[in-house]
Amino acid sequence: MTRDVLELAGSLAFLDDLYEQYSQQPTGVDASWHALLEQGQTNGNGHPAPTPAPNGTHVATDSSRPNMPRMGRPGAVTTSPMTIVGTKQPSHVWPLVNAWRSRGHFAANLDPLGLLETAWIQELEPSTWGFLEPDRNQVIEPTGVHGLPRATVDELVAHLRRVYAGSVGVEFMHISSPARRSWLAEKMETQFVKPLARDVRVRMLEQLINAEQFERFCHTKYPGTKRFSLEGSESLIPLLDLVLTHGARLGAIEAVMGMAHRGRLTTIEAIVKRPGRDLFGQFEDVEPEKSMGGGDVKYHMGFSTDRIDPNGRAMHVSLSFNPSHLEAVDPVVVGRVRAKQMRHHDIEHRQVMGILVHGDAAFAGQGLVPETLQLSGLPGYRTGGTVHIIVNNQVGFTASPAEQRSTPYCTDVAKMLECPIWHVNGEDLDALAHVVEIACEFRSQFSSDVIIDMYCYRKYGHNESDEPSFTQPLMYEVIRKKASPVEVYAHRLIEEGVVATEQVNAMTNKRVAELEAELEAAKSAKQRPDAPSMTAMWRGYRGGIADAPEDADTRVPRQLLENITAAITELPPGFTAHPKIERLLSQRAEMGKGERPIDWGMAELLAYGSLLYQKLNVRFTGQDCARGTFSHRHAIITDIKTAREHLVLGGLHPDQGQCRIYDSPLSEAGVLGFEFGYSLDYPDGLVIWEAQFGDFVNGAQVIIDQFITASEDKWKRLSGIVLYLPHGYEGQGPEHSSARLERFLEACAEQNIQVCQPTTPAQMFHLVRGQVLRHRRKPLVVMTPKSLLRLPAAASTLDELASGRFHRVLHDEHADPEKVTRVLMCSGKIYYELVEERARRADRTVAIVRIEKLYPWWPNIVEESFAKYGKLAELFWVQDEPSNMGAGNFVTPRLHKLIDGKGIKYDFISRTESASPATGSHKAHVMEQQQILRQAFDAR
Ligand SMILES: Cc1ncc(C[n+]2csc(CCOP(=O)(O)OP(=O)(O)O)c2C)c(N)n1
Ligand SMILES: [Mg+2]
Repeated sequence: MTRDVLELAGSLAFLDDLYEQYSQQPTGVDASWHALLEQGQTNGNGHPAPTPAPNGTHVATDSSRPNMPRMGRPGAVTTSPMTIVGTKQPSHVWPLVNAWRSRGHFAANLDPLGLLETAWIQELEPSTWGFLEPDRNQVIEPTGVHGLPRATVDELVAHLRRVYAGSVGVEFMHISSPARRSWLAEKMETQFVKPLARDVRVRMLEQLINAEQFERFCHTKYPGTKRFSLEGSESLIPLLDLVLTHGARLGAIEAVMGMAHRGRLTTIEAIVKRPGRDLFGQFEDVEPEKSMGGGDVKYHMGFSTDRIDPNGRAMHVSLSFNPSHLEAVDPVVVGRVRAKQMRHHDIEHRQVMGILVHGDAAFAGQGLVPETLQLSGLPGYRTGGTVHIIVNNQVGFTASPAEQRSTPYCTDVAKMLECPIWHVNGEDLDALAHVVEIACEFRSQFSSDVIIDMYCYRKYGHNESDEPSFTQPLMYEVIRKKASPVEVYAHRLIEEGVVATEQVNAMTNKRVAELEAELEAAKSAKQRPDAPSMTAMWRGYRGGIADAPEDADTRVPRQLLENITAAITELPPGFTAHPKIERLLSQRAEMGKGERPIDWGMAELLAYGSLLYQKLNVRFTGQDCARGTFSHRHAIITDIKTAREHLVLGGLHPDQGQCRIYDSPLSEAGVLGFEFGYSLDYPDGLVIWEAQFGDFVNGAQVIIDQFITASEDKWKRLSGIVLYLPHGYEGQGPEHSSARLERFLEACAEQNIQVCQPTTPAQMFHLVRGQVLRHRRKPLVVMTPKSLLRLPAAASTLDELASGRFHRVLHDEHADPEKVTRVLMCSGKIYYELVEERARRADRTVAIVRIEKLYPWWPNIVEESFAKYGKLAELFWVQDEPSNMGAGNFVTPRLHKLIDGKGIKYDFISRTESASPATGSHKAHVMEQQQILRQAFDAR
């Protein structure tokens, strides 16, 4: 039998299949299996019959771990197990060892409460593999088992049980790579016999004590105040400390952490070292007037610190600000890690590590988890592996695991990454320490994510004013009687002579005194504790509210535009482009010399090229963004003979900025979260995310609402991220017409974001350049066009790029101020249809004005566009969108203010209100469009 077959034999599913096949057609199954299959007792559906559980092991019953393998049922007794002919063959050791490596975790002692049902699985029984009672004391050489050159079968099983079914259960046999599997087997099988150093154990105990005391202190000083207590899960603190220490040992100089509510205050105090006085100051809530209309609750705040670990290694550790929306911070953290790695030129992804702490319910339930995991190996997104820690308190608010998931473990979604998953009893700190060491080494060795699922419990309700026994009465009966994690570990260390009781007491007293002093300081402080912002790379940038519009100089000398054109239209030697691309390149060459009007794609490339030329970095991602959904960009060209790719902006200048353009995976929330995170640590670069069609942005709504529009207000964190959202009513149906402009406008306040809808390539050019060249950092939402990408009327001249600027409002340059009585004001592509209609009608009484930047809204700039018409009697807002969508409801009250008392009639022309953005019929679309145009000119 080959090793592979033997590995497969470790799987009961395989045996099931084999049995099924055998019962239907015995000749279809290799003869070597016949004896086994004939002798094997089955329970009637192909499963081998159950075996009674050995002492100390619960037998799986029903709900506490969903979809457990149901191999052993209470009361079921078997007479004889399956036997393999030719017992005592050492080769039979393999299936046994494989069974332990694959399924030992189901028998592990993971739950500090002792409530989790473990399963004794038939495969773990030596008799399943032919080792019957008389043979079990026979000495064998279990080749391939680490740390055990010779042993009896019973000794082998004891070894495997200690490694794979002690306080740790590991899942790694789903990993395809034999190298990774054997690396893990070796580490596991040798690590768990190593004693832990005394100083490591004492440090862990002290951290546990500190965490518990901090929690208890808050509990007594601020009773009933929400803090999402960590009690029952305090091991998180030593666990995080060890992750950072091992991370530093393996080369990391920075770490970015993300976590939700549970234990966050304790983590902020213990790991990122925000002084207790600041945290107590937040409980005191002094100077509330400073937070009116802004700020965030204390358990969402971030912080960072410069840490020196016990080995003297330095590391900068940041905990990211976090909204309540569980798991939304995941991609943001990973994006931040990647940006920091780029900043450090850390192409091997070793210097900055990401750590994500999850809740069990959230990890199993939130779609952002797999979206973020999916990024982990992609060239544009990888970071060398994130360390995931699950604070698995076996409950989510009021819900039990059986209500939360269909899988045995809350971590099962992570198996998609083929990374190891350790389930650990959080009360066994020594086991936890071993796991952290292996996990960090695996991450470093294979640049892979790793998952540590720490089983623990939640001492109180979901928050401190919640009654948990309404819904988990039995669990809380056990919890009430339980010794705390500190008591359990202190007891162990005292028993083993590692520390004395007096030492434990001294540590506790010292901590209480420290906390009292911090509280005193907080009580006497008159000022609200503020976390520093705008430090390091953010120095020199601004947020806040500007009094007047600000414009950077976005012009680019014509000669430079010509040079960039030459570089982006030339192909590498021997490169064969598609004939249509060759034609496109020669057209672009003409555009760059001023011999042909500049189209949208060319303006974009010249904007990026000129920034790169100025040594600024550009990162651009989105689904199919390199070519462009509408085939207008072609920023990467593929050789049609070799499929080699050519980045057109890659060879501008030896000293140019870095240009990174990546087609993203088919995710919105995950990838937009990542880019937002990237922008937090890259203020000096252009970071663009493009939606395939604008409407798909709704899949990323949580990132927009919780981060992009609100992070400055809540956390004083700025971002210059750019969103390109193709938007426009072109008769493509309800799904591909609208990027929901209205939703962005509704979120506008305090100059939080910029919302634009440029209508010419030159406008796009200056807008994009200005976003990086200005010092104020605000997210930029751009409604990008579809039909305008190629519309001749929408083209620009080279001079507009070379000497123009971005116009917030485009005035009507052709209207006659003496004749105009009506102004049609609009935004986006309807402008060109209005112009055409006016020409058709030869109507000289109408001026058409475009609002190119809807927010920030500068009333006087808008006013200038119509105040010049002395005979103005009517101002109409005209839009493609239905009346309940588009910009109409945003501009109408603002325009009313501008014309108030001036005797100017106002009207709002649009499609009639609609529950979906657009019609599915192209002909109906055309009819609707004509109606809007008619109304715009004929309405009286
Ligand atoms: C996306 C989202 N949905 C719902 C909630 C409300 N909520 C807050 S905590 C929580 C339970 C979380 O359980 P778990 O992930 O196990 O973390 P724990 O509180 O047990 O540490 C819920 C449902 C939320 N914050 N975010
Ligand atoms: Mg939970």
